[in-house]
Amino acid sequence: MPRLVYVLNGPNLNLLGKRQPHIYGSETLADVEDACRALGKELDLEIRFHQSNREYEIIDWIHAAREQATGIVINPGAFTHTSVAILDALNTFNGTVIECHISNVHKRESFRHHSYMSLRADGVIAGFGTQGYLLSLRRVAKLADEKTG
Ligand code: CA2
Repeated sequence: MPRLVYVLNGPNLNLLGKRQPHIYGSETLADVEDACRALGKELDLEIRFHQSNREYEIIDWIHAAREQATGIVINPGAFTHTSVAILDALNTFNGTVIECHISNVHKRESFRHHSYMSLRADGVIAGFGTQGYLLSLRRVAKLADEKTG
């Protein structure tokens, strides 16, 4: 049976590929979703892919993941640097959490250097462009494989 993974995207990521390509690249979020689904098939992962500009929706998806998912890959956008509420939600989830940033946040403004999410994340990836989502999924799959032997 495929293992369920939530791929969650925060505010403004709906604009991926449409603005600031020098920072975030030219792929759209739909392209990223397609690539995640294709890799999911290969890795035997069922992908639930979501984006919202609203903090509560992201929290609700984390709560939904609690009941059923083996992992969460999350790019919380700017909520990374502000949201104790999303951190609290992630702390209720027992599976693997990978925090994924398209840009290298450490090469950018100092307010992007701190992440509330990193207090919970099992792994953090930044600066690999949209490839970071695929690497995150590979990590979730590997840890799930290791658990089931
Ligand atoms: O590098 C990342 O993935 C970020 O999580 C992206 C967030 C930013 O606030 C974080 O510091 C780092 C911003 C997402 C905005 O996405 C856009 C994409 C294209 C055009 C405009 C915004």
